[in-house]
Amino acid sequence: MTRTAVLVKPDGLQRGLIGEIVSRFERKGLKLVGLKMVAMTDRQLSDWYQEHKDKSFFGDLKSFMGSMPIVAMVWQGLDAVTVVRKLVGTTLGREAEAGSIRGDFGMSQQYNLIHASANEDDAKREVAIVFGKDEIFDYSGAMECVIYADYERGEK
Ligand code: FUP
Repeated sequence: MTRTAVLVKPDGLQRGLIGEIVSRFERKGLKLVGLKMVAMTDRQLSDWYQEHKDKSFFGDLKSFMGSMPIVAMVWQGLDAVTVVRKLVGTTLGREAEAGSIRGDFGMSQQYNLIHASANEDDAKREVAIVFGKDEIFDYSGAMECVIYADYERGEK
């Protein structure tokens, strides 16, 4: 099983979308293995958004993300990175697919409610920026036997 990092951004927190977002991932069959509210520091945000460090919006994005607490989560499942990106939708809210989180709730590019890791390497790096090892939980999911066939469990 693969793990992926999700942040509900300041706009998602202010708009009262935490429960809606968590619910969508739960209903899909993903397993929540880490969850916390955190005020991200400038250092953490620079590491998080390192691929954008030369972009014009880098400073703005960091100050928005650091303006209030965010909710960080780690979700686990088969192909979790891809599955979560699909549920989140494309970056620009007003063009994102209807049915996705950004497509259903967002209009903006920067205020796009949620971050989801782009690939497995990013997921590992991002989880480590916000979570300690003792904050990620390995527990048996009571419903896994009806979410996956036997042969699928143990796959990535
Ligand atoms: P995504 O992977 O969909 O979250 O989007 P990107 O990695 O392309 O962008 C990272 C964040 O930068 C997004 F949340 C939106 C923000 N951004 C801006 O604020 N302005 C821009 O012009 C482009 C992206």
